[in-house]
Amino acid sequence: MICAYIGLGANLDNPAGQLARAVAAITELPQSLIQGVSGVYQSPPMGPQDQPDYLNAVLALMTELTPGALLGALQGIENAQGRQRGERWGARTLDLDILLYGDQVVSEPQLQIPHPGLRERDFVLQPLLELAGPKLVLPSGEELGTLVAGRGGSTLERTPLQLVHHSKT
Ligand code: ROI
Repeated sequence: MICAYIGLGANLDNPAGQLARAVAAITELPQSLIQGVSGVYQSPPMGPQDQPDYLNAVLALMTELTPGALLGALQGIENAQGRQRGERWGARTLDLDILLYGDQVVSEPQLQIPHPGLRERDFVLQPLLELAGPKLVLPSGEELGTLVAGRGGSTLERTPLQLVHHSKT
């Protein structure tokens, strides 16, 4: 079993509902158990500004799926929730990113772990910090708390929303 951290983002078609459905779908993944889900954060879009604000969250998943199998499963969920691949960095109903997969490093054309945007995206770092705590060690050997402390204050707003996850029966 490996602990993977997955980033969730949405800014179209009822983003809060998209995130809730995604958590429900991830609950159904084989050989996997959700360990925890962060709060939901709202932030202005990074990239083109002519799109709505995003809601973001991070979840921790204990899984026996390989990184490639997990990626395929997450893309299946994105597609099931109407993800249209259009403009780079355009609006989306649902984005699911593998942020970390244990302490493994993956560098393939279709899959890079840690996620290449991890270090500069407050909308990822903030919920990850909430969920995993400052002592989480990245594959680089750095602690998450050190990385976050090295950045300026963040403008991220934590919403009152809470994504519930139910244990599998
Ligand atoms: N901006 C924010 N705030 N949150 C995201 O999840 C997000 N995802 C993206 C791009 C378009 C880069 N911008 C984002 O993929």
